[in-house]
Amino acid sequence: MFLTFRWFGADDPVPLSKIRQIPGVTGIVSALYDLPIGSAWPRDHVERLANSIDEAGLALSVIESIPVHEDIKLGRPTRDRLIDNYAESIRGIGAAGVRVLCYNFMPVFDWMRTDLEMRLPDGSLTLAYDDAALARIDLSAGSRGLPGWAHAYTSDELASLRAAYGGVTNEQLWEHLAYFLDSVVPVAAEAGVMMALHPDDPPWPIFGLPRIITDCAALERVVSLVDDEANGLTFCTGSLGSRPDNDVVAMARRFSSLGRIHFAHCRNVRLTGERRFHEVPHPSAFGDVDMRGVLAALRDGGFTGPMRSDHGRMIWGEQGRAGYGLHDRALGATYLLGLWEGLQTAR
Ligand code: DNO
Repeated sequence: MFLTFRWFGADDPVPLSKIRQIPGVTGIVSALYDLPIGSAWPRDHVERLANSIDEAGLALSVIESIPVHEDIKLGRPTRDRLIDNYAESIRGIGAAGVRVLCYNFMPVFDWMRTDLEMRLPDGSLTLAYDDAALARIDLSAGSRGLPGWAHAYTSDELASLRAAYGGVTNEQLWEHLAYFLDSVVPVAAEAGVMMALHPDDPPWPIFGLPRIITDCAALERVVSLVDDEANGLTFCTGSLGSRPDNDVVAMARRFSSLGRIHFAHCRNVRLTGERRFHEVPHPSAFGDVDMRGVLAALRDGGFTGPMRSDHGRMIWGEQGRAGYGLHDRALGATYLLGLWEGLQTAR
């Protein structure tokens, strides 16, 4: 395992110089943020990004993400050209020395919360999700102002996308994922890039849109779609752990023993009801994720890949990008490093 940290590029309020000072963090997780979804990533842009990170004494270890265009997820005829572009981007990141690509296959929305500033008893601010609150969100004005990650869609764009998904069953979404992976996994394998599919966050349908990467059976199905090491997973403890029926330790054990976990996102959540949770400090004692169990499973499976502390609370008055401030993520990183060290010496 080696520790990495997500960095959103030159506009990120957390500079590389500060990340460099977090004990044990050697790798950066980043992306090109200024390209339209679906375009092929120009190689020189990726190289420039990698060089700027090198100059800061760190390495670009993971690309998170190259977004998958909705036409690919919808199985539209335009997908072949878009998949060619995706393959070209994979070759480009491989040529720049990046070995892991984290991506997701969630229709329309990426991660979603209903409150980005829930106050915990200690005064810190955290991200929270409540299905009942989601049901009250009005999407008729488009995606602006949504409390989560969302590409900026106008109301018309959003309405037509949601209508298009109205005709897509879970099984069809699986077929579209298989079609995509059949094309890109061989390219990734040749480029020396491990594809690492991020589970859906939260792992259930939202706004009536299908979500399929939700549980252990789904992860089994993903890895069997293309039987190649390059067809792997991002193991996100927080996403998977927000369903009480997911045994994240057993899942970490299963998929690391198969050699299919290429990236670990470590985050803790407290489940407070049916489809209702909030994020908590990383150590096991604060939430429902057995972080030590997960790291032990990864270690036993011989995991040597990148790990990052995922989402932090806002503490000590920090202001910044929700979930992605410096302080609490740095505390999380230090905790993960300590856990790992303990597991190593406990042998
Ligand atoms: C949330 C992140 C996700 C992740 C994408 C990967 O904070 O873990 O947004 O980057 O789903 O494609």
